[in-house]
Amino acid sequence: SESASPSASPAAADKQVVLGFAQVGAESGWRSANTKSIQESAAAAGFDLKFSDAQQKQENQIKAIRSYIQQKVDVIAFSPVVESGWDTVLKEAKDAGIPVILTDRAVDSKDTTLYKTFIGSDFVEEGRKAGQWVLDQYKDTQDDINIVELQGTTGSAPANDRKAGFADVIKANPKLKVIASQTGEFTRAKGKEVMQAFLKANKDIDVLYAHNDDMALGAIQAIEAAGLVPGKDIIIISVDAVKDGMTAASEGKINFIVECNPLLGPQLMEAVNDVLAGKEIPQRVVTKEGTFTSEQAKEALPSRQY
Ligand code: GYE
Repeated sequence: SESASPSASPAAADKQVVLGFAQVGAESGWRSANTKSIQESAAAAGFDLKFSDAQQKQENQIKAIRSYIQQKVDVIAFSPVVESGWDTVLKEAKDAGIPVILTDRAVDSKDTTLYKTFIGSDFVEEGRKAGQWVLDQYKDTQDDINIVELQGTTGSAPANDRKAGFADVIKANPKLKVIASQTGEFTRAKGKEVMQAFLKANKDIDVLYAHNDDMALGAIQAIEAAGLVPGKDIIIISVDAVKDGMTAASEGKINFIVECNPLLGPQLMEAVNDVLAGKEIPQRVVTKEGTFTSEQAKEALPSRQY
C-alpha cells in the first residue's frame, strides 16, 4: 500500500483491523446514539467491525467476548452491562494476546492490566451535578422535600455512581429525603411502571430523579395519567440529554438534565489505532459534558447531534 515503508509495521500497513464490539443492548436513546457513533466511526476508520447486542445480559456479553477471542480479532471493546464479574473473561483475552478497551461503563476488576483504557463519563460527577441543582433549588425550604429515584440497571456503573454522587451532595440538607428508590432498568416502559407504583404508594412526591432520560419520559406518562403536571407538580431531573429528553426539557416537563455524551466512537477508534501501534495510552479518558435547564435546552435543541 501507499503508506508502506520499510519501517512501517506490516500489520498496520496491510491488514484490515478487526474490532469486536460487545454492546449492552438497545435499551435507550443514549444507547442508540452510542451504537450509531461506534458503527460510523469504525467504518470511517476502515475497520472491520464485529458488533453484538447483549440485550442487557452479562452472560450474552461474555459469550460475545469469547467468540471474538476465538475469531482472533485484533482488539475487543465493550461497554460492560454491570461492574462485577469480568476477571475470568478478561484474563482469557489477555492470555490470547488480544487487547481490551472499555467504553462507556467501568468494571470493578482490581487488576487494571486486564484492559488498556476506559473511555467514558464520570458518572459520580453526573450524580453530583443533579444533586447540586436540587440542593440549590431547595436551599430555603422549611418543608421536607420528598424525592423518588428511578435507578438504572442494577449493578451497572452508571446506576451505582449516579445514585452515590446524588446522595453525597443532597445529604448537606436533611430536608431533602429520598423516600423511594428502585430500578427502572434504563427503559421507558419500566420507568413508567415504577413511577406508577411510586405514585400509588406516596401521595406527596415533590421531585423525581431519573438516572436517564428514557425513564424520565416513561415516568412523565405515568405522572400525566395520574392527573399531575410534570415539571410543576413534580420537579424532574434526569441524565443523558438525548433529543427526546431535551425536547421534554424545552417543553418544561423536565426541569434539569445532566449531559452524558454517547458519541464515543471517534475516541474509541483512535485508541484502537494507538494500542495496535504500541503507543502508551492513558488508563482513563473522561468525556466532557455539561448541564441544561429548560431554557438552555430550548436554545440547544436545534443543534443537538443526538
Ligand atoms: O445513561 C443510559 C443507558 O451507560 C451512560 O446507559 C450509559 C447509560 C445511559 O442506557 O441511558
